Amino acid sequence: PQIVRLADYRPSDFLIETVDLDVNLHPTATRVTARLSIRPNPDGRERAALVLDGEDLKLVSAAIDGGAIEADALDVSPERLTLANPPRRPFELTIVTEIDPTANTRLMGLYRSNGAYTTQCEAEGFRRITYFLDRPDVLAVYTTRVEGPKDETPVLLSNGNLAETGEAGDGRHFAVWHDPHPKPSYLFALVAGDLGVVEDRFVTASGRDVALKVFVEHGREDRATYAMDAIKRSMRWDEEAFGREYDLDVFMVVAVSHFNMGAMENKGLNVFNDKYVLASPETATDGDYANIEAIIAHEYFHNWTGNRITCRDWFQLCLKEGLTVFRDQEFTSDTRSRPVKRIQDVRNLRAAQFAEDSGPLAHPVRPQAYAEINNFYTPTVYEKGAEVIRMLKVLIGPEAFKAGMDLYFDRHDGQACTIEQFVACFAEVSGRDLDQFMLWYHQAGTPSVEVTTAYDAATKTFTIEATQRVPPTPGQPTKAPAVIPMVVGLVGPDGRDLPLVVGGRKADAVVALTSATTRVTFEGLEQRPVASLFRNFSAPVKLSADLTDDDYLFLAANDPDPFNRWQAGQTVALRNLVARVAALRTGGATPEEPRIADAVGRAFAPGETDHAFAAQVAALPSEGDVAREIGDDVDPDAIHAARRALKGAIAASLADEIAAAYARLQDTGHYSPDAASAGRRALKVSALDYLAADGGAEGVALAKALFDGATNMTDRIMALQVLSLHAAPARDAALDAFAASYGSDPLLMDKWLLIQASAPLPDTLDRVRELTRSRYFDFGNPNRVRSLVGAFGANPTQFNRADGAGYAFVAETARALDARNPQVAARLLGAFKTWRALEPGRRAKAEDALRTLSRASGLSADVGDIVRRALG
Ligand code: B3K
Ligand code: ZN
Repeated sequence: PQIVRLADYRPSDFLIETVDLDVNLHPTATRVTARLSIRPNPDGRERAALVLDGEDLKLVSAAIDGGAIEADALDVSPERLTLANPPRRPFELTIVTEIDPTANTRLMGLYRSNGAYTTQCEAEGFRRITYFLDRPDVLAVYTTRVEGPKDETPVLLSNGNLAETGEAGDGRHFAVWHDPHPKPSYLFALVAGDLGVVEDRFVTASGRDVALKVFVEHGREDRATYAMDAIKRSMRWDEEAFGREYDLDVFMVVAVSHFNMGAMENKGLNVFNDKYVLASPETATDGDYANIEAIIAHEYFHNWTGNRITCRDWFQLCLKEGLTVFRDQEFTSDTRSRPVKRIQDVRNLRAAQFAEDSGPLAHPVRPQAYAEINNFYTPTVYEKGAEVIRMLKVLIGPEAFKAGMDLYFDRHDGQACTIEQFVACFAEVSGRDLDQFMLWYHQAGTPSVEVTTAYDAATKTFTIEATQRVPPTPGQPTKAPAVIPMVVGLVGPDGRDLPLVVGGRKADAVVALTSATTRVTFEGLEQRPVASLFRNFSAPVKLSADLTDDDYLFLAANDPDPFNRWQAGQTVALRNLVARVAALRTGGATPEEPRIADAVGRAFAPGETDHAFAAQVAALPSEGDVAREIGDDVDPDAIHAARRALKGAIAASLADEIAAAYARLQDTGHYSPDAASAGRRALKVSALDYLAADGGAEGVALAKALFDGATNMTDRIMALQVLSLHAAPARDAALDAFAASYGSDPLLMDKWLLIQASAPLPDTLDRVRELTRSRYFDFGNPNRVRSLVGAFGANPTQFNRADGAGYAFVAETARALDARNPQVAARLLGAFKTWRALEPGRRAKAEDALRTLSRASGLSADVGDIVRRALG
């Protein structure tokens, strides 16, 4: 495979200043005429050839300044167009290509989805439309003329502002769009089809009147109003929180049903997976509403972090993604509950990113090399990338952080930048040396921090000693200590924070761990305090501290920091679960810890009014959390059994309290997706989950009653999920009833597929195989594939069946899908990211499946890269 390295970066030898595109739509033979104004780059090499990227392209003609190019001056293949000796002055290159959008099953470049034309160009899809310098540091002003039949494509869209429309004869019409903001090719978009639209407007802080349009399939307009509302709230928030205004006359979102990922931030024309646009109380869950709000915000925020300031090369991907995730997390925190958002983000970070970071696919937030860039749109680049920015803010403080952001926007607007340029802005405004901080971008692996504490009654001092270690990862055997911001609190016996005093002076709560071992001694403490470490999860590390269960239970009840109040309860439960797994595997006595139930009981107490937070407290660590805590020789069945037993023990000891809470939390009035109402429903289903934990008739009957009587999709899906955990007849009846009601709505049937693929039951794999042949499944639609096969790959016990059949199924499915859609196929193989941590029997089976796949012929670059690294 060809490896691209950061160290090999050099500026483009040529620049493209303007792009005039004429796209003449046809289902199987679309003609693209590109007029490119090109000039040599003063920063490039002198006598360089002009090499344009292509993929699957058919050249019709090429001309320079309107004149034909001599045959021997031009070298063309589907993958490349080379001019060995182009003019050494500005010139115009006109290229005509022909492409087949219907045959495009990879969903990159121009393709059709339900009859509509759409594009996806990030990272390297523009080269599937025309030959181009398809790299993010070539910024051009685009004018796009789209022509198509009036009946099939009444709507013709591209980036920027609408400049002209008109008749093209023969039942065809056209629209010309002009985008005044220079942009890289990956932000180009075109959409054409027969679509419904919801319209609104927004007036920016400085008075620009912006037309807002959300395009959806006809008949779905009423499901687009929540997304529209989220757009307006995002626009206002970015003005208020970051001082960023929108910069075109129109902002458009299009929902399409075939999409390789969540959404795409094309300039002025965001294209979305319809799953993240469409919502109504009858069809969407609270989770769907929250995702729509967050993803609408994320793509909108890219307008500044990604589009106005873009990436110099794809190694800098976290420059736009980590930063934009950070921004959307802040938006949600301001809009909903900050502590609950933080807890959810950390749960996700641990589940996805810590898992990735601990296995063969680990890579730095800024990778140094790649074989296939599409495989680097990862939780490490996105979520750890956001954590790095959050740490920066903790380290330099909120004022310096804001000043640094302002400087970045100011200095780099219109440029394609690097991480170094970004971090330099913060070093400059804060006066801090951020060289060591850069290690967060260079070093892969989750640092572990071991903390020991000591109280000295004689001197009334409390010492915290923290030792950090960054584990080896592929290609990085040894690591240097990073700068880790550890936010600490000292909680006194009354549950309040004690003053932090070091060296006779009031000390900052942020302790920067800069060497292998860092020690800090706090003074003036009459009694031993309980240390609250890494408050609000101030760094993405694994903490192990010498605190006792008593300490953690105290923090779970008292810590003024809500994140650590939640974390403390999780830590005690996690310790107990690990001990239970060990006992199960060695036949030892079950370690009981009845005080876990006391902590969970607080979540269901009548006085508890923050239901969303309580639902987080009530939820035990996941099976994945336990697996990562154990680290190696992982037995997923033992983990499942241990967790089930703990849940059962809690349910038994709190039976009355939880039943009372369940009754109290019933929905009364009409559905609203707001955070408080959603929190109430989340706590309600958590109660139901405990009540049904033993799979007994009573609990199952409650779940069935909720399912039958549900007046919104959240309740219905949550009830179905609880039922699906148990092989009771009620489960199949409910699944059938659901299909009978919603069989014609693919997004709803995706939930139905996902629930079945996630069930921890021995017949799950057979069911999944059967479902791949059902009329609700379609290998050509990424949402279907992810809902069924992707969800199965995330099923802890059934993907990891001891007989290896789960591994073989996912590997074979990825292989079969590869020819059609390599990106989605490669994603499915993410299921193998922790295979090396398994117990020897399963590990051998997983390795077998990967080796068999690696021997298959004709694997795509996408799949080949993952398999090679997974086996690495
Ligand atoms: N930038 C896109 C992701 C593109 C993925 C290409 N394989 C969406 C986002 O992160 O906002
Ligand atoms: Zn993004």
